[in-house]
Amino acid sequence: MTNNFKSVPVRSSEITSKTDYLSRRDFIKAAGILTGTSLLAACAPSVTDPVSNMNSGVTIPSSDGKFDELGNQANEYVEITNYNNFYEFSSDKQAVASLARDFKTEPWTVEVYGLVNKPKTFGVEDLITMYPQEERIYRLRCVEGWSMVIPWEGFPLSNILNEVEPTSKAKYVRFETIFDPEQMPGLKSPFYVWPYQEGLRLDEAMNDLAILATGLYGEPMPNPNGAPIRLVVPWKYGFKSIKSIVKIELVVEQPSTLWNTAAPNEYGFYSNVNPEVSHPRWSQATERRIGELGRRPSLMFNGYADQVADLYAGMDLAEFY
Ligand SMILES: Nc1nc2c(c(=O)[nH]1)N[C@H]1C(S)=C(S)[C@@H](COP(=O)(O)O)O[C@H]1N2
Ligand SMILES: [Mo]
Repeated sequence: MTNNFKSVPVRSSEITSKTDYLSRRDFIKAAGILTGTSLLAACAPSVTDPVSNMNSGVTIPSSDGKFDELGNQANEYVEITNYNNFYEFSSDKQAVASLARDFKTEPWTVEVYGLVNKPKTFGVEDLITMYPQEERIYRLRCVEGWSMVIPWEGFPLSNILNEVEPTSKAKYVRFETIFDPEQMPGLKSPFYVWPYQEGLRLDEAMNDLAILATGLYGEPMPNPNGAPIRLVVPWKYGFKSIKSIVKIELVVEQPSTLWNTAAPNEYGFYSNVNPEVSHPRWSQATERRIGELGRRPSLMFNGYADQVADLYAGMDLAEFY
């Protein structure tokens, strides 16, 4: 055990198996030192300084062998957890990780209600044991024009929806993030209507690609990525994948969303990745994969057209952007 524990920085290229990693984590947790206060606290985390991300010198998971179905290697754990849009903490992507370090995510419940036969409030720990957690290695394409490949763990959103039995009146699903100004300094921003809200059409929500993610790289969901549970809809721009969810409501009308309310002409309700429809202020034809130098072409539905194009049959994808 002791030689698994490193109190000095190790390089991200060092590899540990998931089992080794988890047992090391358990050990550190048991020792009560994985509480957010880093032994390397003097170093503020940043993308250029991968080592500083490692609480207590824990070896970080390796991207070795982690590829999406198109053959793209997963981004490094340090990239995924230090470059985040999470406006409740900050609009500065590189400030989120440190501001969210002590975010309290236990206990945590998700209330599922509205137009359903069996409304229910779930404890996150119950959701993790109720449904098998699957690994899904997905591309995440931000509307701003950057992207990553992320090995999520979670379960299909449809599992939880089927459990509560939407009535025939339910047409949309509305999601809400926790609103906790004491913990989330970004909520002071007057530019947005809080809490962060998002929505999907019910048939989109039932698609197998839509997951509630509870972890990544075999670790519980890191705070900057939306601990303890967040939505991931990989064929849509990243802002649809709402973080730190506390409410899921089945409704009749298309729900209003934070970004659509802030700038309706820039952020549509559907927001399917579409290289042919420009954002009013920039082209969406290409993207910058974090960790790469040039730009690469963006893909229709972010490369998931086979699984989701049918959902939009007969719709004008330029109009319903
Ligand atoms: N509650 C909440 N969810 C959110 C956001 C946010 O600011 N608040 N940002 C969105 C945006 S713009 C993106 S690109 C993704 C980023 O997810 P990641 O940090 O895990 O890569 O989260 C989305 N979910
Ligand atoms: Mo985004």
